[in-house]
Amino acid sequence: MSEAFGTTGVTPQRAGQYHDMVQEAAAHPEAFWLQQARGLTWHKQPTHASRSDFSGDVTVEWFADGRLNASENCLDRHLSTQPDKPALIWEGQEDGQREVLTYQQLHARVCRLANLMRRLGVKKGECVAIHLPMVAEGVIAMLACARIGAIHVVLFGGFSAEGLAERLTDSGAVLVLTANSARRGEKRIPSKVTIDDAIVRCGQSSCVKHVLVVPVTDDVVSMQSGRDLDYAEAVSQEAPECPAESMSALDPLFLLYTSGSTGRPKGLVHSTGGYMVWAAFTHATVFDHKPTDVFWCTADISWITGHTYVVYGPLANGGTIMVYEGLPSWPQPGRWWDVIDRNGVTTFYTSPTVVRAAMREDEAVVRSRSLKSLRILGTVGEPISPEAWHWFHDEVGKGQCAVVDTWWQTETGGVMITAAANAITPRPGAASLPLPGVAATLLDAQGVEVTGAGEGLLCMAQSWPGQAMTIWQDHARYRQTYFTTCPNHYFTGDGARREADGYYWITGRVDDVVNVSGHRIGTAEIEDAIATDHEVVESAAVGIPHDLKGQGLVVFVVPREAGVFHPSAVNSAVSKGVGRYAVPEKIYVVRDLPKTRSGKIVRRLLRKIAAHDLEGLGDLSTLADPDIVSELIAAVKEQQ
Ligand code: 6R9
Repeated sequence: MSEAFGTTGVTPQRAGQYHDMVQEAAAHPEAFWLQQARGLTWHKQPTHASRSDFSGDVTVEWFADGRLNASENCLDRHLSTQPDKPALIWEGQEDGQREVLTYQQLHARVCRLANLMRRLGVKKGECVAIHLPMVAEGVIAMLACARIGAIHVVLFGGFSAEGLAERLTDSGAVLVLTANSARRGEKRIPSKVTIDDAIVRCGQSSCVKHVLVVPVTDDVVSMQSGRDLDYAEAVSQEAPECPAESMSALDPLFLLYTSGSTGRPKGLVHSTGGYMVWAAFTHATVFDHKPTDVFWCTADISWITGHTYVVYGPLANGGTIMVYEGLPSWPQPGRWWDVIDRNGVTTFYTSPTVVRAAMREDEAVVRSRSLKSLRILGTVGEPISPEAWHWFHDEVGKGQCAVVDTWWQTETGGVMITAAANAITPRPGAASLPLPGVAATLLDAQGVEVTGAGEGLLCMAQSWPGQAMTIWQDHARYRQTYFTTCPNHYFTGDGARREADGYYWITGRVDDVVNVSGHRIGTAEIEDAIATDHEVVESAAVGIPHDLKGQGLVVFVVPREAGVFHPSAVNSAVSKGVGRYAVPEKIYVVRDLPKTRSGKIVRRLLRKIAAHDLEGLGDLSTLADPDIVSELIAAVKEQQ
């Protein structure tokens, strides 16, 4: 037991094993990762682990000569030992909606869909888009793609038709799975209508041949004959067995789009072999997985967290996953606590935003629930404050659970820095220590390594199995984005501080990415959308601290004609171009933006001014027009 936090559950035995793994992975990485890979089922075992190289053109290659299938690893190999174990427990947001699928049943459902996709002509190596709410079919669709070697591209339900069209075109998806509509509390989300609109927007560049419509609600939607099929009807015709495609470890398992500081969203490409090893290894290690666990990762499947810890990690390890469709506090506060109690959830992995929202509710809400099945609590996506950490530990964990803050990214495939449950003593607010095999390091602005305690750019000196291999059809951009800021290192985009004993504290993005409730939003995407509003000459989006969301999005806009400006037009441009989730908190109308003489917007200043943090604005003499600063301060004050 850790002295500092009572029952965090660190045992000398697990701490010792973990320590040994860290040593082994550092001293003999090839042997260590080949050993971890043996935990999976391969058609052909790999004979070497990494052939990765961060110099030159950048190569990320793991287990290159191995062959396997991800869906077999998540399903078939558990059929002989535990066919009747619940693989997936699903609950809908309406009372009484619940379904339990055993490994046998999940396998059959995946095979039926895999057969259907093959019959519809989907080929190995082609992309399939999945645009579904949190229903079992989302998980089934991912595994069915993996089964036939199709590359899945899961798309967030909150994207606008425009945002979806961009991703459909870039991936060249040949099939889309969507819902007739989705439930979100009282609201209905018109999923099918939005997909129809997106395909129209793709125009000539659309590769979509079929749309499979999952009947999630009773809404009737229009179906385009020849293109659209009712999912339930179509899969019922298919056989419940489907041979799995043998994939190279380097074949892409999925693409996942994420926002960066510039340009269009990037489709990060994850491998089959390395990713699966990383998903299984990190799930078992970080969450101290036990066969009796009921693992609930609350992330949407369109997020990397949903890929790795709703689907691939826990299923590869033969666990039971919980999938819940609804919101934390709908139809009443404490809904998620009821899901935990009803289903005996042991491991609850969520976001700091959810914890902060729960903290604001009447404490009777959480205290009136048992929550005694819980063993491990985790958070991801943004920093968790020590205050929220303690509340999570004391109120949800009743002082009895390990709490793991996990730092990682879409690009990393799985957890990288954490205080692994029951092995490492956590420090509330700190991401803590790199996992075995994670060569985390800090570099200063000149690219020089920071030694001992200090602060700098968070980088990785070596590849790890879960690392994304490239950006879909744009390897040059991959290299440019991640490997040029700090040569020969993978640069995460985050800054961090390290204590003398190696614990890491994440200080946040150092690029122009804003993290609103764990959603990564590129400011360039927002500004591009606003540029479609003809009343606006120029805009700049920045993040400011926000009590509930972690960060809030604020935009400064320069109208074409003074006095002629409609904030609603900016909001609808963002809603249309990106999605409603990205609509700014606040719009400030200003005469100009602060720029350097070379015309670069000085976002650092805008961030401080928007956050009313007027101390230490720094040297303003480098600005093209230093007077703009006092004008901006006045504008923010006035338009509060
Ligand atoms: C898994 C995921 C990645 C960015 C990352 C960082 C922030 C994630 C964090 C955290 C502090 C944590 N982030 N986890 N910051 N503490 N525990 O979130 O992937 O959506 O790609 O976001 O999120 O800034 O760079 P993704």
